[in-house]
Amino acid sequence: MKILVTAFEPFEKENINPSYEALKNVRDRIMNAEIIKMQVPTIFYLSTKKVIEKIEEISPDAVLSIGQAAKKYSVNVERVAINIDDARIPDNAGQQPVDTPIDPDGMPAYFATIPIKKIVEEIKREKLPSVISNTAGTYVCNHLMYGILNYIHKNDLPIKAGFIHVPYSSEQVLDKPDTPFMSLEDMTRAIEIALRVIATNDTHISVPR
Ligand code: PCA
Repeated sequence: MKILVTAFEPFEKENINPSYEALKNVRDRIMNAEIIKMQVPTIFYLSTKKVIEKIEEISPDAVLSIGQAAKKYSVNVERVAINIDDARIPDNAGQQPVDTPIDPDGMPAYFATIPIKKIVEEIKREKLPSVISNTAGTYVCNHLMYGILNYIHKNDLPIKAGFIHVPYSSEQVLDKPDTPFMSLEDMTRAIEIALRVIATNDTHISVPR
């Protein structure tokens, strides 16, 4: 099988985006899955367009997108993407949509189709903090997650998709006292665990919660 994994370019005055730095070190093969990595611009619409082009080119079985979430302590596995853009800051092209539907003809929301609880459970089993998140925000990350799930839904494609937010990396918080962070090595490990769960299509959770 093939899994496309996307991560974002830096935004909001950061020099790096930990999602992409962590993704660079993810192995190219996990279990039976070939991992195809791609960096996407932190730009509304263009991000989705680039990922859809890639999906059409390589026909993956699953798409996992990764992004940075400032102020988070854990690996946040997103449950849902909502049909709204409401940007606190401009994107990397200067666009700042406010209260704007992503797709006026799309569903109000889509749930992730990867096994989110199993992923959280497995990441925690390997001693890294992880939680389910019930909002991916209203910025470019939610926009991309929505755009991918909307494309898959509208075209009735057998592709699983989901999104993971990672905290700042240690190097990003050197001048931000008392700000949560995680090492890039731990993020890489968490992404590999998530990919292992997706590759094995393992949905069994030991304790319902
Ligand atoms: N995080 C932003 C967009 C790009 C990224 O890495 C977000 O959470 O929307």
